[in-house]
Amino acid sequence: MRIDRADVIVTSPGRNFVTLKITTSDGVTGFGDATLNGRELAVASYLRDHVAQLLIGRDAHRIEDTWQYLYRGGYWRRGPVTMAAIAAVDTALWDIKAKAAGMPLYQLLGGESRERCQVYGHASGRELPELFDSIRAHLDLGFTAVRVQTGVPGLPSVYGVASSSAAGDGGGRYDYEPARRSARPAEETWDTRAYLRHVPSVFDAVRNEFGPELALLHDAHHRLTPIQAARLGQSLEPYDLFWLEDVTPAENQEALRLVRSRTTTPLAIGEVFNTIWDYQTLISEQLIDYVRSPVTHAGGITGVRRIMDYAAMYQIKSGMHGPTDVSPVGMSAAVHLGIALHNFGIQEYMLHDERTDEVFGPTVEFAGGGLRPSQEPGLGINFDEQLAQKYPYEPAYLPTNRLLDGTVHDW
Ligand code: GCO
Ligand code: MG
Repeated sequence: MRIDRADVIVTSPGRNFVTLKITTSDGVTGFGDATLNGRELAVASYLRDHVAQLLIGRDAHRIEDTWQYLYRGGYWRRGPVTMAAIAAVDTALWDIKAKAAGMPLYQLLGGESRERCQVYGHASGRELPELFDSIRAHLDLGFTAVRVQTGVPGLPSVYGVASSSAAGDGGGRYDYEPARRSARPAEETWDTRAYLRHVPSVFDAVRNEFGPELALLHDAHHRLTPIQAARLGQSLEPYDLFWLEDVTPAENQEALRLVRSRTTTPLAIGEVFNTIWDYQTLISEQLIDYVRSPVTHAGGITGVRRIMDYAAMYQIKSGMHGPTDVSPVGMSAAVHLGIALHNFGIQEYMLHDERTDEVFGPTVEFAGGGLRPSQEPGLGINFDEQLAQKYPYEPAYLPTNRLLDGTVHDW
């Protein structure tokens, strides 16, 4: 079965997505997600201008060989653009292989290890009443785990908190969509001391209101120094978090040694990582509890499965990134892999905009606080290309962040 075509589709049904469609000589099609939030066109060009023509004529079944050919063969290996492009090719080839086998993809990955993949949703509010409403809305939908993000007194807008008009940001829900459609990034302000003072009081209030059972998560989004992160982890210990995410900037793996030695709050990291090498110290020294890499950004099913097998040696579990910028194709791939992995932990899940669901078709089933993969052969994508064409790309940027004195800070 040879690869006949590789088409890159950029569409914006509510937000921008980059999708790779591979078609074989037998007429089998496979889909892969190549969306890199705020840098979408770079990956589209990488695929269109540098990869598509290399795929034509290759044996569609040789997934590992194609992965190595693109990774090693490109010479300029690693990095988010390269690894998102490789991820899309890899995912599309797994989709094709499973369709050719007449099986849902998870069957080729070893079959189900569990009934469903537990997910967490995004609860947020500028102040406690709004946050509580958002948590209740998630509980009503059946979520058993929520990420909790709130405003910080004195700061006009903070990462992870839906604006008052949630309708504009997340289709009327409490979901937070950080990439805004504009020609330049929005700017936010940040004050670490105010944040560190405020956050424990929020978790205290949430535990008092919702009891001990609900799984609570929090994302510090790379903004702290190791000593600040250690302090935050300690101050949140009484509230029994499921995890504390991205406490320090991703570049320095050694920073986690100090954090780890000072707190028993579980740590998750890696949504901006893209290869197993980014985890080498973190995993072998057991400095984290959850791996955040999604199929979409870390070299596809092949790349993430490799990371998770390594992590399994150290009792580290998956916690794949799943915001709205992971397309329904990427989410479907995550759930096929997650249901098969022995060391699955939890899956992040933000509901997509209705327009997005219309273009990609329903790809996963949400019930009982978890997701199940489609039972159709392959990934179960029913992509409506004509409808996709009605939503052209629109420039959108993630915000940038500045300290109160104007210094650029991690967002
Ligand atoms: C998360 C992430 C996202 C990212 C976003 C950037 O934990 O879901 O931190 O909110 O900021 O995916 O594109
Ligand atoms: Mg995050």
